[in-house]
Amino acid sequence: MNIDHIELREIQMPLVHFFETSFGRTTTRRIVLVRVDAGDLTGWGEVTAGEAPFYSYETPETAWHILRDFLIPWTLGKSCSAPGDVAARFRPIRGHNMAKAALENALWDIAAQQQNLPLTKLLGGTLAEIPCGVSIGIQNSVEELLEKIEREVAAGYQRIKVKVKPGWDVEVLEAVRARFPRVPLMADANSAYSLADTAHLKEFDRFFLMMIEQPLGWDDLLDHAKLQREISTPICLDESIHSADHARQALQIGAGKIINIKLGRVGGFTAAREVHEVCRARHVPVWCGGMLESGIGRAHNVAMSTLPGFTLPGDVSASRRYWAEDIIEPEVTVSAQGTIHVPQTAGLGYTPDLERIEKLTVRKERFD
Ligand code: OSB
Ligand code: MG
Repeated sequence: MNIDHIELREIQMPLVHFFETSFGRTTTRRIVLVRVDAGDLTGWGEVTAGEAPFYSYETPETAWHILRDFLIPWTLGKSCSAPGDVAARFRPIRGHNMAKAALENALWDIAAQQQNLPLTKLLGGTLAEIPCGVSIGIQNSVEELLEKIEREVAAGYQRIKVKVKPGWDVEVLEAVRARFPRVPLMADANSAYSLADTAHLKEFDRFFLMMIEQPLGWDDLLDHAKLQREISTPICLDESIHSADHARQALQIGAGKIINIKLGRVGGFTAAREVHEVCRARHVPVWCGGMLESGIGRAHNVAMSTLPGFTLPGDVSASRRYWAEDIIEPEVTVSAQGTIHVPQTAGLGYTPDLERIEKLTVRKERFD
């Protein structure tokens, strides 16, 4: 693969509805896109960092810096026979996985086009249709939350995830269960609790949740292992898992029973496939998480979700839940059965809308 040039762009996109987690509310996304041109092929990647360093320490600004000053110079003019080569080359850089993932994933897009394969096939995906869930943020009232759940269940989504935090948890789950006794339900705390809340978290057990996601520290494994011994709800790890080694260590000490794989958090498709392998070897289910991605990151998530270990519905849902107009053609749609049909054309399977991307761009920089 001969890379001719790379372009960074920041686009700004207002969400259709604010998204609130235990760490705050997002109304407009700032998204850094990476465009790679190699001969007559173009690949796209997306930085999934949040606007502020609350989910992780990365932001659009730190990613821009790491891409411009390190990852792009380490890629341009260097030989690269497969995307995994750059993953290996990036390893000496500590962390900054979302910056790494954006560039590496763009190269996967190009590699798939070069081999005339859909990205799903190049990755080793086996599903042609993926099961979808939704993540519903903290709302202004319980009634609004119940209305939202009603709408998503009616749309066919296969599981509902609600965000929780101290003060928006047991009573809310109680109300959800009263109205939807059988809906597959889970809660995501985004690190809002500590071990001192163990007795409180035990109360979640009576709601028969599929799992509770990341109840404790964003960088913790040990306390999660301790908590898992006290509660019957399975713990799913999100923020704490940045590599296959973390996944292996977490499972070894019993820090959780399920892992949420996010491409950005682990550093791209190469690492995500490694995490998937670690889990599959141990019969631990995984699912694909989301970071309020535009269509480009969403398309990558769709392809990732086709690997055989992704046995639980993920947070990969329809474009229109987030955007009035997405930046890909066609946008991601979900069937009445709550599935996404995985495109089988070469590469990403969705075409970036260059005109729309240009209109949303607030800065760009090109590297030759
Ligand atoms: O913890 O999974 C999370 C969004 C932003 C940051 C963290 C998380 C989320 C979500 C939304 O839950 C997933 C999505 O719908 O894209
Ligand atoms: Mg999460």
